[in-house]
Amino acid sequence: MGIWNPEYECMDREQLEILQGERLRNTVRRVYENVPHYRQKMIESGIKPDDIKSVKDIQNLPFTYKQDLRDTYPYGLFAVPMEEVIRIHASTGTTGKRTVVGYTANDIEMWAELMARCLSAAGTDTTSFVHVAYGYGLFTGGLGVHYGAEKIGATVIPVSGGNTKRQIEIMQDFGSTILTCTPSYALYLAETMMEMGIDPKKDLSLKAGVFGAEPWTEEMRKEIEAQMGIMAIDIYGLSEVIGPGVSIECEHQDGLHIQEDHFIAEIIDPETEEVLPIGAEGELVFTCITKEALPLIRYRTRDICRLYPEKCECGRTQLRMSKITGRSDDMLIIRGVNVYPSQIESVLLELGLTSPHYQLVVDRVGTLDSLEVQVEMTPEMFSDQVRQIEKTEQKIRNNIESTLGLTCRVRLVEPKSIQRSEGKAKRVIDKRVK
Ligand code: DLL
Repeated sequence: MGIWNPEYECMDREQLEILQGERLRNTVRRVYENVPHYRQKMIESGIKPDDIKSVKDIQNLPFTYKQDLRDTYPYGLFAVPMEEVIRIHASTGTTGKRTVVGYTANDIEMWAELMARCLSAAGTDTTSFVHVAYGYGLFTGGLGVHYGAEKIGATVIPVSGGNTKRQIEIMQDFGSTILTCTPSYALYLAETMMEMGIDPKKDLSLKAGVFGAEPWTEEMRKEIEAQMGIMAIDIYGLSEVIGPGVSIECEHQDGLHIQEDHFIAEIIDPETEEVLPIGAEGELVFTCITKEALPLIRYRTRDICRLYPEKCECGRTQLRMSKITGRSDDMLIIRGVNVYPSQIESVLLELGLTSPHYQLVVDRVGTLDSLEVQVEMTPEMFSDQVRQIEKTEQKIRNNIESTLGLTCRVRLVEPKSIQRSEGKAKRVIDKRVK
């Protein structure tokens, strides 16, 4: 697959570190001068911009938390006057106020460049029809993909999210070749295609999917690839850092290449905030070194993964990050056992006895936590004997118990009874949270 910008994506690592150091120094100086919140935090930590000489000095800088964005809501961390801000996005956030992010004209241009790199890695070129089923609006998914695809010169089909049957008709009529949406929505699209009697492998022109905005497992990838007959590529990003395009898989599907000429990645222990060595699993922290409007310093993403430095066969030299296992604030602690929904997803899909649609219901009965794994049976099972259903439930329960060391209840529910997502899937209902 094409490398959009080999000069940066395949840059010699020594040179890259020099570039990162320069960009970091400039950014730190700019936030110190223009953002009172950062100046204050740096003074409190006893750091002056001149103390930052190379990329290694990043560890002396204070972290930025989501709370800092909330405390300065809406524009308090912007490093340029509002006259220079040409676009606003926001992330909805389930608790507290939404997070507002801003872009200058240069930021929008840089983001389009990053998205052009990402879409190229998934095989997009001028002959592609890029179907955008990420939501347009305050969410960064739709417009992020849109500008990147236009920069490549592909034909953009800006459908936005929802209205699933119409999406499929458009794919068929307009000849969509690259599908972009959340992985859970891709599964829902595949299911609806079957119901409409459309075989994506024969009746559609899809070649690849660029899926992200929520955690998804290798097993889920296999499921989507098998159902749609496409290559499913993982794309990662978050609004605070830029939106989609922070990192992307290549055709080898072995880790996501981080756009390190724009973002410096670190992995920390989420409890102690200690920086962990390359290869260790922990929380991702990003520093934006080229953004003008909102250059966040050491932003704690809450996303859990690990980094690996080996050069990829594709030729890109950038650090890779593993697929995200989950968010540290999504981690469920059930009777003392730490569980990410993705671990249960892996067990369910690997067994392959049911449909891939599931939900976890956590509750507290008396003082004891309980976990119920609800997973949809296949239509064939639905008409099957009760005994068969019980056996399947038992098998899933045993596998979860032996893999995660966690006892739970497994309930096979009717086909289509779990709500389908058109954007980010809601995997957990935690009734303990009041
Ligand atoms: O979800 C940006 C995006 C849009 C990424 C489209 C990819 C595609 P937010 O709404 O701010 O931005 O949510 C960011 O979503 O911190 C992760 O927890 C999660 N996330 C995003 N991409 C992935 C991924 C967009 N590929 C939050 N795998 C992040 C796992 C992801 N989690």
